Amino acid sequence: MRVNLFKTLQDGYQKNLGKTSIETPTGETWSFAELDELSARFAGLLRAKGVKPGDRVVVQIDKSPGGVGLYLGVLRIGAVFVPLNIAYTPNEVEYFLSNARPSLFVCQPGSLDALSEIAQAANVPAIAPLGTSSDAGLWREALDTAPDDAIEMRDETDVAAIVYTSGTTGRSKGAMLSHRALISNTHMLHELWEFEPDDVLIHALPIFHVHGLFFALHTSLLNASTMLFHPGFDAAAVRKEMPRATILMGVPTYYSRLLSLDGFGKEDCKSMRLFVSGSAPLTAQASEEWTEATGHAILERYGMSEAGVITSNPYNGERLPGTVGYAMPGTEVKICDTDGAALPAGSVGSIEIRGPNLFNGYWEMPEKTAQEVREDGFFITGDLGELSEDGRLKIVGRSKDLIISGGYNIYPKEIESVLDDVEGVKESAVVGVPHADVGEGVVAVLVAEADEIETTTLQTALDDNLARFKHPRRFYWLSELPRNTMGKVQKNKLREQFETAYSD
Ligand code: MCA
Ligand code: AMP
Repeated sequence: MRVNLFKTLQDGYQKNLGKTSIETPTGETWSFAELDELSARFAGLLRAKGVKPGDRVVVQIDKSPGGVGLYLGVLRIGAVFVPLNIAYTPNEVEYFLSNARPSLFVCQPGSLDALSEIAQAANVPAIAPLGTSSDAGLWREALDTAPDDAIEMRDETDVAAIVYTSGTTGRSKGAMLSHRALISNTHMLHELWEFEPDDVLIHALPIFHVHGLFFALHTSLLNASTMLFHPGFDAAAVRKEMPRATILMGVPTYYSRLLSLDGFGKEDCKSMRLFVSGSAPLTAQASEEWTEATGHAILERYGMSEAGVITSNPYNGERLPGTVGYAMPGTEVKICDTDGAALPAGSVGSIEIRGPNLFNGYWEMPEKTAQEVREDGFFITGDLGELSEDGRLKIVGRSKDLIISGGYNIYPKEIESVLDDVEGVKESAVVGVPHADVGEGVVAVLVAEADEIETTTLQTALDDNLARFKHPRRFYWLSELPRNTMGKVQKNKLREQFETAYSD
C-alpha cells in the first residue's frame, strides 16, 4: 500500500487551510495554508539539493515554525528525518553523522563552523544552517524556492524518521519508524483522546524527540487545530496560555513546576480539557496533588521511541494514578519472564509489546534488533511492569540501565566511559537517584588510581563530550565499587547509599 505520513496529516487539515496552525508567544501565526506552502517550498529546495527518497536528513536546530516546515518537507519528498537533541556536543554529533550517513545535515547557524569540519570528516555531502528566523539560512532559501507540491508516496513500511535512543552499552541506536507506525499511532491518539475541532494545544516540548515531534505535532496537524508553539517549557509562560488552550502534553516535571507557581489552581485550568503526562514516571502522589489543586485528572500514558504510545489511561474512564492505562488498540502488551513466556496477571516481569506502532528495527544494527525483537515480533522494552486482570499496566521499574531526568533518557555507560578515560580514574559507576524537580538526578561514584581527582577536571571531560543534561552534579569517591559474586557492580546498593544526594 502506498502512503505518506505527510499526506495523512495534510488530509487532516486540508479543509481548514485558513485556520491558525502555529502561533508563537510573540503572536506570529502560520495558517495551515502557510505551513503547507512552506513545507512545499522546503520540498522543492531539498529536491534541488539532490535529496532523494530514502536519504537521511539529520537536523540539529532550535525549535521554530521553520523547523516544522523542514520536517514536513522531508516527509513530502519521502526522505528520512533524523532529529538530534540540540544539547548534543560536536563529539556526540560526529557519531550520529557517521551512523546515519545523511545526504544533508541541517544545524544551528552558530554551530555551522564547528560542525562543518565534523560533517566533512563524516563524509556528509552538504551542511546548511537553519535558525529561528526566516531571513537567513535554509529558511530564507526555502522562501526563495517555488513550492513543489509533489508528494512522494512510499511503501507503508518505508522509513519516515530515525530517532536515536541511547543504548545501554553506551552507543545510541537509530529507531527506524515507518510511515505506517507513525500514521497508525497518530490516528489512535486522535481518536482515543477525543480531539475536537476547536482544540488548542500548548506545545512546549522539544521537537527533536518523539513526544513533541510525533504525539503533540502530528495529532494537532491531523486535527487541524492550533498549537501555541513555545520554544521550550517555562511554567509561567505556559500558565499564561491556559485560559485560551484546551490541551497540554508534557513530562512530569512540567506538572510539578506548574504546581509550584503561587496560587496555581482551578482558575488557571478552567478552559483546559486534557493534561497528558509521559516520557517519565508520574508518581501517584504527584498525580493526586494535581487533581487536588486543579480538579483535573492527568491522563498518563506510556511510550517509547521504538513504539510511540504503547498504553494510555482512558479518556472516558478511570485515570488511575500510578498506572499507565491500557494497551492502544491493536497493540499487545504482556508481562514475561526472561524467556518471553507470559506471566499471569498480577505478576511483575518484563514488559513486551507487539503491534502496528512498533519500529522496523535499529538502523544498520540487525544484531541489536535481534536482541530486542523476538522471532514472534514481540519487542522487549527493558521496562518492568505488572498487568491487572483487566489489562491495566503499572510500570514498576526498569531492567535496562537507564536514568530519566526531566524526561530525557540518560544511559550511565556513556558517562562512565567518559569518566573512566580521565587520567587517574580507575573506574566509575553512574546511577540515578531521586530529584524533586527532574525526577532522577545523575550521581557518579568513582574509584581513584591513587589520589582523588578534582571535580573540575571531571566536569571538563564531561563538558567536552556529553550534553549537559547527562552530567552528574554529584561526585563521590569510594575505595572500591560494591560487586556481586559475578563481579557485576551492584548499582542498587549505590542508589541506596547515595539516594539523598539531591535532597540533603
Ligand atoms: C537536570 N538536573 C539534573 C540533571 N539534569 N541534576 C542531576 N542530574 C541531571 N542529569 C537538575 C539540575 O539542578 C539542573 O540545573 C536543573 O535540574 C534544571 O535542569 P535543566 O535541564 O536545565 O532544566 P530545564 O532546561 O528547565 O529543562 C527541564 C525540562 C526539560 C523543561 C523538563 O528537561 C524538557 O523539556 N524535557 C522534555 C524532554 C522530552 O521531550 N522527553 C520526551 C522523550 P543545572 O543544569 O543548573 O545543574 S520521548 C520519550 O521519552 C518517549 C517516546 C515518550 O513516552 O514520550
Ligand atoms: P525513549 O527511549 O526516549 O523513547 O524513552 C522511553 C522510556 O521512557 C520507556 O522505556 C520508559 O522507561 C520511559 N517512559 C515513557 N513513558 C513513561 C511513563 N508514563 N512512566 C514511566 N516511564 C515511562
